[in-house]
Amino acid sequence: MIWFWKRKPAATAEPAATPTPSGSDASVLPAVEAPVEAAVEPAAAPVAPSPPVGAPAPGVPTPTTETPSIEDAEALPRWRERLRGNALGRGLAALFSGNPKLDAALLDELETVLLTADVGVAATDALVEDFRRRIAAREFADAAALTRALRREMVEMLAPLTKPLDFTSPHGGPFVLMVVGVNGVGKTTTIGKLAQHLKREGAKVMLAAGDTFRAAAVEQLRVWGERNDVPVLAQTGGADSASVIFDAVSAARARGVDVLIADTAGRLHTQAGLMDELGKIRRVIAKVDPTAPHEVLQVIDGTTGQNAISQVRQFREVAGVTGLVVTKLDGSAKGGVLFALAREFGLPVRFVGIGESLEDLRPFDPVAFVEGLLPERLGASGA
Ligand SMILES: Nc1nc2c(ncn2[C@@H]2O[C@H](COP(=O)(O)OP(=O)(O)O)[C@@H](O)[C@H]2O)c(=O)[nH]1
Ligand SMILES: [Mg+2]
Repeated sequence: MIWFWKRKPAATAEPAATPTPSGSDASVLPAVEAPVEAAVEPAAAPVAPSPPVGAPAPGVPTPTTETPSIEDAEALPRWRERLRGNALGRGLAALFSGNPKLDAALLDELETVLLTADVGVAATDALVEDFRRRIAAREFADAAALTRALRREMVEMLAPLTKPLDFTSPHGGPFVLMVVGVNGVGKTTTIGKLAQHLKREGAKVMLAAGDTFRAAAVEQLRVWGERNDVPVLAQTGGADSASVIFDAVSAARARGVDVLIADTAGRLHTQAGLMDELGKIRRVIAKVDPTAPHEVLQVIDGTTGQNAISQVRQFREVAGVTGLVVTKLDGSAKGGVLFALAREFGLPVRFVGIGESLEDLRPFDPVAFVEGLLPERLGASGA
């Protein structure tokens, strides 16, 4: 199954939202001059939302039946194994595995588990109040029935976040992906893994070392580049991030690159000057290609808790975030932050990090995620 990237066939290439000068362009994606009627995207929204092969069509909710379909069933044991230490999963397992009595105390405990695991007050209230009504209406025969309903509700809450990233640029030039977020959340690692996946699937990838604050950050990206034989555009000697990324977008166009991924320095959402720099980076990218950046991906550390909400709020405003990556859901992550993010923003979660290996950066699959947290048969976690 193709998870990350697929070269778009010529017949379905999208028209230029804003025609760009041909000049030194050596675009590898054909048919840039498709007729305007064929447009599937308004010019103001250049990120093509069409999902990769095998993904559900946009707007079609993820199935929420008792036997939901999982994007990649073979990966399920890995999700389970990786999410085993997750606080939300452990809390739910402890609560339900003994087939407890279905009463108000059980709901109180469920509420505590959800709040403790960072699901957030709003999402927790919505879930618990709904169950309170349904228990009063005698909808559930026992706790197992409630567990099944909880699984369905959780998938339903997360389903709107499932919009896989389509790396096709709207006019055949490089798809420009800008990665933002606070320090240490996993931006550079995610870029490295993403580059490796894309390269394996035949995309021509380039990386821009836009984190010019620390020499070590440039070096870290270079190592990923060398490991995967992917060119890394960097400048030495205190270069300005916007100028590095501007040069990289120009070079990517000239070299017929499919996907350019720009790293940026980690910054706190409270650092106004640094946050403004993200706006500047966006503006200079648009000078090379008015439709770019095609995606601004904010990386969130899954162990952050409710602070993730204020991070996304600020970055979205300044940098125009269009998608999220939630890393570090393995280990001791609480795991609930995805529900809080879903409730608050509804921004697509393009990928999640469930470990440090390449296979552990995965397109987000709510069914597999919920199955990892609350296996259909508790105790049969397969790990
Ligand atoms: N356990 C785990 N660690 C991760 C994951 N993603 C990134 N990391 C680790 O987080 C640390 C910081 O990553 P880095 O990419 O340098 O963060 P940046 O400052 O945002 O660029 C590194 O040690 C990564 O290996 C993940 O999904 N799971
Ligand atoms: Mg970094």
